[in-house]
Amino acid sequence: MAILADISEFLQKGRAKNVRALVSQALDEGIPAEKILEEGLLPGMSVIGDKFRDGEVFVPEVLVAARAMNAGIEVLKPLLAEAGDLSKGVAVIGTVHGDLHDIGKNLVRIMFEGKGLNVIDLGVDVTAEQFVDAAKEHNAQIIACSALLTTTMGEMRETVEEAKRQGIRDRVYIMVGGAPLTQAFCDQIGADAYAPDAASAANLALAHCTKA
Ligand code: B1M
Repeated sequence: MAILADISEFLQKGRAKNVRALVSQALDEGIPAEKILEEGLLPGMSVIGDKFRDGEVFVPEVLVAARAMNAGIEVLKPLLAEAGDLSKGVAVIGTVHGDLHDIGKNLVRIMFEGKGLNVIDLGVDVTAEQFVDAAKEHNAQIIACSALLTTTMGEMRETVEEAKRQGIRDRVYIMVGGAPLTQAFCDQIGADAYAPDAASAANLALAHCTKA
């Protein structure tokens, strides 16, 4: 679909206004929000990621592309998170200490809310202690940690260990995700669940909160 390719192109150029307008237009044309996300916004960001890796673009270009991505997500948000009742469970979410990437984490939050979970979003650069303190304060069933850097993945192990130290490990479901994460890493650090994308993370979170 040409409009989805255009969304990807404008995102890569960091043109937030165009992305916002085209995402609205795509919705008006009846294209589902999930399709716009998965076939327009995410591929655009993926191209930028590859160019960044290969030294073809630099941090400023990536930043403006990220802003354009967020502008598109803002338009889709009400459709991705339709559930009004947020009483199915409580989840504390954040990007781990040392890591400032928040686009994926924000998508996970939106999908969790779409499943009726009340999400306490701690933002980025969140320490193990902050995750565990917030889980205790809000009586959360879930701690959801996102990491995009291989150098910050280890912070997730800290969170598992901190939950043990503070005596809440048996009552909190620790979920991990982000581009460099794998199921094997999740198992290795003793977390409870890994999800490769925001939608499957939300399914796992809801299944955990609603199980007998
Ligand atoms: Co950064 N960056 N970045 N960056 N950046 C990556 C991650 C990188 C892979 C780029 C590359 O080299 N190809 C690379 C990491 C390499 C590595 O670790 N081995 C990298 C680097 C090196 C850096 C800096 C160090 C660059 C520098 O300063 N020299 C720096 C670090 C800053 C820091 O964090 N301390 C940096 C900075 C930035 C920007 C600020 C410019 C910007 C972030 C803006 C923002 O987030 N507000 C940025 C961006 C945008 C990227 C790329 C291009 C895109 C990331 C993204 O938003 N993807 C990225 C390249 C890439 O990933 N291809 C890159 C879209 C997003 C929807 O995907 O977050 O993976 P993602 O989320 C997915 C899934 O992973 C999953 O759900 C989402 C999809 O449904 N998911 C979860 C995420 N969290 C989950 C949690 C779950 C479950 C699923 O359960 C709890």
